[in-house]
Parts: sequence; C-alpha cells; structure tokens
Amino acid sequence: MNDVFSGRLAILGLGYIGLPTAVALATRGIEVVGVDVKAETVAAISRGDVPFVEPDLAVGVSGAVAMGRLRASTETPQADAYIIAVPTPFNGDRSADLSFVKAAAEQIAPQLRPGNIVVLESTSPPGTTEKVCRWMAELRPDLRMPRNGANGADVFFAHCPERVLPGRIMIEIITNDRVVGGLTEYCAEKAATIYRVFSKGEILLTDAASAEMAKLVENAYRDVNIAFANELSLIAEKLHIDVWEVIRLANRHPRVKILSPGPGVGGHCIPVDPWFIVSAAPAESPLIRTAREVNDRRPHHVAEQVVAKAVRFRSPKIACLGLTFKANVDDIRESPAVDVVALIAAALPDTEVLVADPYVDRLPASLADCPNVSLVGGYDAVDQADIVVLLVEHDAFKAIRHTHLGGKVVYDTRGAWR
Ligand code: SAJ
Repeated sequence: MNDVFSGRLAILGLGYIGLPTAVALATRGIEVVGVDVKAETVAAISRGDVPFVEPDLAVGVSGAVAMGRLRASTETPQADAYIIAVPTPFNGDRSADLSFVKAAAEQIAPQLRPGNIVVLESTSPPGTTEKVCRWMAELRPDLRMPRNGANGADVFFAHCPERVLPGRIMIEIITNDRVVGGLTEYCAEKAATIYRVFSKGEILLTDAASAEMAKLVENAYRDVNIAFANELSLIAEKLHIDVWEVIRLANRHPRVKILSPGPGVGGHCIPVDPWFIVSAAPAESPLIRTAREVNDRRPHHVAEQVVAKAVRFRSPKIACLGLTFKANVDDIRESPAVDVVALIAAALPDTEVLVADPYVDRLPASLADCPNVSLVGGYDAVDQADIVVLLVEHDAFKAIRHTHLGGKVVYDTRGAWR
C-alpha cells in the first residue's frame, strides 16, 4: 500500500523539528495545528513569524499561515494524526527525561478517536513508543491499542526519528530517507502515509524499538568519530605535529574520512543521545562512554591552552570569536564555545574577554554574570585583542584577513584560518 495521508494533523512541540515539519505538511495542503506550551511561540507563529533562525523556515511559516493551512495553539485539538516533537533532555543520571513526552501523551489522550495515528518524533530510548501507547491506554481504556499479531486496533503508534541537520533543515526534511518504526507492521504503514506527503527520500519501515535505537546510534557514531579527531588533536599537540595536515593527508586514503577536531561537541543531540545508549546498557558501551568523556573534556583543554598563552602577557585582552554550538546557526544550546569563554573568564578574573558572534545579540545567562566578559563586534574584538581564539567557524569569521590578525597570538580551534 502506498497511501498518502489527508486530513487534519496536530504537532506537539513547535521547536527546531516540529515547526519545520508543520511547514512541510501545511505547504503541501495538510491542515496543521501546531501546539506549544509557550504562549510567546504560539503568538509569534500566529503572526507568521519564526522564533529562531533557520534558512528558508521564515518564508515557509509566513506562507503556510497566510494560506490558512497552519495555525498555532496552546491547546491540543482533535485531529486525525498527532506528531510528538517535544524535547527529551537527560536526567541527573543521564537517563532520558521523558516528562515532556508524557505530558504530550496526556494532552492527546482525551482527544483520541478510532482511526487516529500517533507518531513520536522526539529522540527516545528503545521502548518509549511502547510506553506512550501504555500511558494512553491507561487514560483511554475504551480504545483498542495495537498488539503484534492481533488485528483491529483503534489507534496506530509509530516512532519516526527526525534526522535533519540544523542549518539545512528545510532541505534535509524533504530529501533525507525516513525510518518509520511501528508498534505493529500496520502501525508503521499508517504512519508512513504522513511522511509520503512531503518526503522525497525513501521511507524505511521497521519496528519501533529498532527505529528508536537507529536514531541514537546515528548520533553516537558521529560522537565517536569526532572524539577520534579530538584525541588525534591532543596527540598531535604533544608530538608537535600539525593535526590538520595529518588529517588532510590521511583523508586521501579512499576508506578514511576523519572528522574535524574542535572545542567540543554541542547542540541538543550529539552530546545527549549517546548517554541514552550508555544508560540502557552501561557495561556494554565503554567506547561510546569514553567518546562522550573525550568530547566533554575539550572545552576545558581549550581554555587551559588559552590561559597558558595569556600568562605570557602583563594584562592581555582576549577575543573569543563564536558562541553558537556550530557554524552559521544562532543556536547556543549545549555550546562548548560558551563553556570555553566561561572557563577562561573564571580562570583569569582580571583579564578582559571580548566575545563576538554575528548570530548572538545578548550574552547567555552563564556569561552575563561574568564582570570581565563583554559582547562586541567581530572586528572590534580582533582589533583590541592580544590573543584571538576562534571557537566557531562562522563564514563571517573565516573571511577575516590574515593581515587583521598580524602581531596577535592566534588560537584557531577549528582549523578555519589555515
Ligand atoms: N563537530 C566537530 N567536528 C566535526 C563535526 C562536528 O567538532 O567534524 C561539532 C560541531 O561543531 C557541533 C557538534 O559537533 O558542536 C554537532 O554538530 P553536527 O553538525 O555534527 O550535528 P548537529 O548536532 O547539528 O545535528 C546532528 C546530526 N546527526 C548526525 O549527523 C548523525 C543531525 O542529522 C541530527 O538530526 C541531529 O544531530 C539530531 O537532531 O539528532
């Protein structure tokens, strides 16, 4: 069967994934209601505005709202299908905090009717889609829930992890292959009808736990590979070898593709998801755990290197270029650059730290309280500084000419000025 969904769809969570998904569906004719607990997010989207920067998203939101296909609300309406796209942070013990998923399930439950589809998109440990079904079953004993081998469920549950890259979301949401894991085969087939509305990638049907695990594994794979690059950078420093040159040469082997060292691994996914695997099977995952530890240690190492350079000056000024978690996005969630700045400022309380980032117009709370940290323009920061630390390779920073950096101590953590 190759059916395509038509009807009304509610998306719970209008963040980096929920909102682009809402736009992808609405601009292809689906009536979408976006639901968010934040009243200001709902108000912004209702005006056709976007609460965060992502290329091509703003035009999609304003178009979908103007066409009357997308509206936002703080209340969960009745719909034919529901997509849950809320955050899944981790708890103190690094297990997954499913409280937002549970709250979403509790909001949907009273609205459920026979024939509805419920898709969990939030990154979740294996077994979570099953849990969502159980939570809803408790609240709605009148509905038949899907069981393998049994026919005739009233509601169909599946997990379809998002896999888009921030900065390329509106492209990748259409072109990437999608994994759709159902609680039963029929559930997967029903959920796939939603993704056929807008996806040009292949839709791969599987069971829910495999889909959940595949997503975690994708990000753990990347984390382990970045950790390898970061470890190489430490080894090269010790041996006085240029790590970028070594990687450039090694990558000319047809089966070698080493990633780039940097000041650490940020964002909401890669530093979080591997812990869900480690907490589910701790004894079996020493490599994944170690990779996390190697990457988490990076901001400390970078800060220590900067401090070691600074003590050679009497009263140096340090420019830190970049605060976001990666290049050309405005997202500072779990950003290692923020940590590096905070660590330098704390280690050198009498030293002025000038921070610049074209995507950030206000210091985050963790830096706003540091009396020796201020936010200035990129060229101002460079001009005034004795030490220039490149933390994020935004295009605007890559364009800074070498002549501008002359006479300064330069620490390029991204290899962007080579
Ligand atoms: N980084 C490095 N060196 C590299 C590559 C990245 O230090 O060679 C750093 C970045 O600077 C950043 C972090 O790693 O701090 C993560 O950046 P990223 O671009 O690798 O990934 P994200 O977090 O933007 O998006 C990832 C993607 N996952 C994979 O590529 C396997 C994306 O496809 C997922 O949808 C997303 O996580 C998610 O939501 O899970």
